[in-house]
Amino acid sequence: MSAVERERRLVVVSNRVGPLDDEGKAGGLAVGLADALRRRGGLWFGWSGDTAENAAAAKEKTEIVGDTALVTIDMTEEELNGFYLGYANRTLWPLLHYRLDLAEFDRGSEAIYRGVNARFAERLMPLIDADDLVWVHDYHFFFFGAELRRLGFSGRLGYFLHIPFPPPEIVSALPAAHDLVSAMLAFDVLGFQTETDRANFAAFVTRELGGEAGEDGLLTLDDREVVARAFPIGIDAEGFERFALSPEAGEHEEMLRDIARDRVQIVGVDRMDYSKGLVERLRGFGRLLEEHPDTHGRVQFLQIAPLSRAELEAYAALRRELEELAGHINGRFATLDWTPVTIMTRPFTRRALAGIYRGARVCLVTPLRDGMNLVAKEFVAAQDPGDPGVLVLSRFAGARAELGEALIVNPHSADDLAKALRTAIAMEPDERRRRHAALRDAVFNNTAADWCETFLAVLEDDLKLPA
Ligand code: ADQ
Repeated sequence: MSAVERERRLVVVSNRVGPLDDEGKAGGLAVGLADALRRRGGLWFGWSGDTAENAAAAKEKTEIVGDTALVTIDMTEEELNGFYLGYANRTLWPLLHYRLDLAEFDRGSEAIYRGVNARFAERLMPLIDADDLVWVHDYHFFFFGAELRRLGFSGRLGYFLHIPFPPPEIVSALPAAHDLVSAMLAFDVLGFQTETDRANFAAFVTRELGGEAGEDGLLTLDDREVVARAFPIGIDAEGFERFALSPEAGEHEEMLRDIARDRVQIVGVDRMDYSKGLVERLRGFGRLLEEHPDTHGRVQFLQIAPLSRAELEAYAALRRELEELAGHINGRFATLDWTPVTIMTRPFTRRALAGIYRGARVCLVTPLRDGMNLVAKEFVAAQDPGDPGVLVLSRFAGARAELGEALIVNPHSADDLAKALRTAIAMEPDERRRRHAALRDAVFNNTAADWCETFLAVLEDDLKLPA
């Protein structure tokens, strides 16, 4: 009997679902997945973003777009607090970003987190069958694969972690670390952003759990075999470049150049999150002004930082600190016709954002830790290759592995940041073009669609469905 290649249905599980068009604010993740779902048809399953008073009142919604069903379910208030605002964002997010100092360990929220993984898996189970390719995303759903297996799912199960996976010494601080990593082995393929993340995960499996590492990312523990590899995520580079050339982008580019006049415009674009190194970045900019009076009146810094998880104290505290520091820098250095720092918390459309990137001479992407960082890639895609801006990139962003031609900095060092800014401001057009050409190749050669297809090819393995 000949095996005929028939594409399996793709089932995506992620905390937030959609959008399926390319206008969404979610960036590369949604774009890459939406692309694959539009092509293959499938199911996208996750949280509705709404809460219900109790489990009985929680609703399930289905929206059909083309060949794709978007299925979402509500969470209870208790689940929102224990799962999303609790274990996911007070424990796992800081821990996996190497911030043990901020991680809270609470058994109550851990139980709710596991409960949500179990309940969501139970709701998905009747909607899928063994021929489907199920692809689960991110730190909200570490136990999801194990739950589906418990319910009897025997098909192919993949997982992609969008954020870093730190070394075993850090992960071990999590009381549930062994359970959590063992549960991840229920998947067939585990994807990480970088080789470092993959190696850290493999180190946990071998050193802490007693598993074995083989060829091509194979990890074995008892009777389980899992393939763990790095699949660096990309952006829809051509689509983003088109955005940068749209009339809306053009208006924003013009506006930015108008307010900059003959000054060097520096931008940063990040969710307001402590992992993004915003305070350290501002200190670096402050250091530049302090030590180089010739830059006064000649540079200005626009930080776009939409509010994120504002209910959590660590995020509220960050906002206060950032605004205080910006006020301090402006108070000290501003003149009647020059305000060195502006912070904006409002969201922008993707076209507007593309225009802002294109209008900037320097982009600061200086997270203390970041799984990948799509802003770095978007900035590169949005530049005019004839007169491109300069990317200053943290050595601790996953994107650093592919974007080595950026100016690489240690985001903790104000001196290093100030020095990189000096270099960026003074960089000659030839060097800007040379660096940008290399960065552009990297961004256009590994797009969101490539990421998605590479992962799915490994997940699909050579298992074709019989005719
Ligand atoms: P994030 O931590 O959200 O993503 P990032 O990769 O930079 O970080 O993506 C942010 C996205 O939001 C970008 O597409 C950006 O354009 C968009 N955005 C930011 N500010 C905006 C604004 N004001 N208006 C509109 N859009 C805005 C997580 C991980 C990353 C990883 C991604 C994808 O933390 O490390 O790169 O997932 O895997």
